[in-house]
Amino acid sequence: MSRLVPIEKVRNIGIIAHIDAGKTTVTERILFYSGRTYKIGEVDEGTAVMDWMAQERERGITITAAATTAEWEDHTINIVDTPGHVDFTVEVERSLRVLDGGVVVFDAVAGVQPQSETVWRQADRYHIPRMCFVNKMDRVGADFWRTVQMIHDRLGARPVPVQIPVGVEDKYLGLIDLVGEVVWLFSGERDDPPVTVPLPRLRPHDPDRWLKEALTAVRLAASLDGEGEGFKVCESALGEFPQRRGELIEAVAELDDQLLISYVEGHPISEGELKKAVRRVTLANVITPVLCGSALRNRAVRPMLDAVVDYLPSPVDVPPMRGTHPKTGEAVTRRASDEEPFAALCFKIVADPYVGRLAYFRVYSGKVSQGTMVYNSTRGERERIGRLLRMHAQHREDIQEDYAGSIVAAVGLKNTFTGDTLCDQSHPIVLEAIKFPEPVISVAIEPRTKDDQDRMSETLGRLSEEDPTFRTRYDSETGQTIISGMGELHLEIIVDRMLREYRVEAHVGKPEVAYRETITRAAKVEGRFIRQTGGHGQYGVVTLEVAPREPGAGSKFVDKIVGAAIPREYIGPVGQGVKETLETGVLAGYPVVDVEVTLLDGSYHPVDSSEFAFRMAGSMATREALKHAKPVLLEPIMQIEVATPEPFFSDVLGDLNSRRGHVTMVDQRGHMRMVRALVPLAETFGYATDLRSLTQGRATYTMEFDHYQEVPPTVAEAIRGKVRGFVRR
Ligand SMILES: Nc1nc2c(ncn2[C@@H]2O[C@H](COP(=O)(O)OP(=O)(O)OP(=O)(O)O)[C@@H](O)[C@H]2O)c(=O)[nH]1
Ligand SMILES: [Mg+2]
Repeated sequence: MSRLVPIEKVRNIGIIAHIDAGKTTVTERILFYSGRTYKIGEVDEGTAVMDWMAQERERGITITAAATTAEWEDHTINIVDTPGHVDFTVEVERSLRVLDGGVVVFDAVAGVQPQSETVWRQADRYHIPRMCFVNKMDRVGADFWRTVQMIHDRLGARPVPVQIPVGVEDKYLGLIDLVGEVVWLFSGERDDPPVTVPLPRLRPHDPDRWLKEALTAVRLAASLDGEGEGFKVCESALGEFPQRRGELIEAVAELDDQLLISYVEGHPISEGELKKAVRRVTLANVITPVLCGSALRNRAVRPMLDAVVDYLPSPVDVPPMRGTHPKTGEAVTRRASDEEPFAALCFKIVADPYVGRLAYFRVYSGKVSQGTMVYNSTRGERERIGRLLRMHAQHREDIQEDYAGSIVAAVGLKNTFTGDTLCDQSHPIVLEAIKFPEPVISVAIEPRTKDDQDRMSETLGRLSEEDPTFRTRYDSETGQTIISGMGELHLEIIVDRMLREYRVEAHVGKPEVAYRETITRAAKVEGRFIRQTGGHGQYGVVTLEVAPREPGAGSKFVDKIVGAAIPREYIGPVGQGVKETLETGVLAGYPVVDVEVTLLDGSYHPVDSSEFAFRMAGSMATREALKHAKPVLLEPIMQIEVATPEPFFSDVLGDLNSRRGHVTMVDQRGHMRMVRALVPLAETFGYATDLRSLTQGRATYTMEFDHYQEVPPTVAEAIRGKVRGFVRR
């Protein structure tokens, strides 16, 4: 067997944006217009194919990224629809890690919203070429050019419109393609094909005549009444067209030498030539083409698919995948070709109720067939691929084989986890894993009955295997199970899934902040674990130094023992003791982060020393050193953006201040006042309800994790008191 679609005709794209921008609505249209579905799914009616989970349909939001495939103009487009809510940011992160291009969706009224900024930076980190789709052009207050300006100002990008809208709000009719010089008009009925009108050649020396001819062509093709509203809207868009096309050519020529030559020589620039140039600068990530439309009104999704094919990369347009040899550590690369040895990255594990454990992976090179053995180079184990499946949201299609550049799921991999590399054992490679943020919020949960007790830990284990930002642990001091995640909604969904998918009922405590501890200066101590009892004694002595590291740098154990002060076999156990101690800090028992622990010296006893003794010595020394190193508590600080009508503005501001908030921006957008503030997570619980009552439900807000910061001393004292009281109980 060989591949049906050549690799140059494959596109792997992610749809990313702020919550509610219309990603799922766009994706549902793509599925319909490419012939994958025969009915359009609607988020508002709970019928979206991509939002298949019960929790997604009830709430009208996407929670888990869903993959599907569409055929368009002899190309295969693999699409991943991602969630916008920050609590599910893990889905965006892992999707971007394995995709080649992105479509960033904006709400034409709200413009660039905070989460769009976040996903934009995520895409920057992975160097993903992308285009912008300014959606919701039909909404009151929509403004294409304001959104373009915001993309420039807020995202520091170079947005270049390749389409301009025809009309706006209830008179939004379609667009003019600046590259192809074609007008697209849509009736808005889902089955009506658009009217496309090729424009006459521009006549720079006789613009009036050009406009007249263009208008006649549009009027005839779309059967417009020459006096009617529709005609006037087209007239105004066409009036703008020559200048906007000129601006597009200038912007691209400035960055593309090939186009620059034609431009300075004054040749008329052909569609083919301009399209190629736009593609080159988009792939090089120096500009971002901007499109417009209204997904809900079925307008402009088809030309967007054309643009995906024309401007976004195929797997061969992105640099070869880099990795390392698992044994030698040498750099190894894999080109996107079926002829290269097999290499793939697992980016998602899902417990599917019908087929069992599903591992999603992106094939970077080579081929993979069902029923064959592959090598998990991250874990050094061989695994058998049972079935190989192409996924369409939750529907599966069995396939025999798959090739470089594709995204597939396999059944049968037992010991492969998110971030693992799968490859050909005779050509091993380890690809860079995916980095996930740490949870910031936790709650205690208690099973309702004995029966629930037994199934709860297994269920939690499964859920945390699916979601690397969800953690679970047992607190032996309080006898409670603590689950942690990215936000209140995240944990609420987990508990709901536990009940519905696994029938485990649990009582859930109040959300708690996942504090951390760190130190602010260095300290050196000696830890002695010496016991002399009857027969065999215990002996381990170490000298350690602890020192603060940069915020976010993580913790590290360094061995600086010279000579044989401690035999080598005891160094590992010391490290072990250090690591265990860092898990519960000395202030209030929270994990200790960003410290370097250096083992400097020690002594041993030829008979009494043991691994255990050195582990204990390492642990005692670390605990003592932390106490002397001015430990502090750290708390997560959230960025909140509120959009409120003017009359409530001062109340909103006052309320943010009372929450230990630090206002970083105030702004006006349309009729709304915008406020941005940094607020400690601990002060944000219940904010949704408070904001609603403060503003009669007319303000909206978004919140996301920003950074960890030292807790002010008075607050820290209260937290420590609470924790101590809790433990004593
Ligand atoms: N007026 C208008 N509304 C739209 C348009 N596109 C989407 N919507 C509405 O916007 C809301 C959100 O749409 P979704 O497609 O769920 O947005 P999303 O980006 O997938 O949201 P999350 O997945 O939760 O981040 C729904 O009520 C849609 O009907 C549009 O073009 N015009
Ligand atoms: Mg969605």
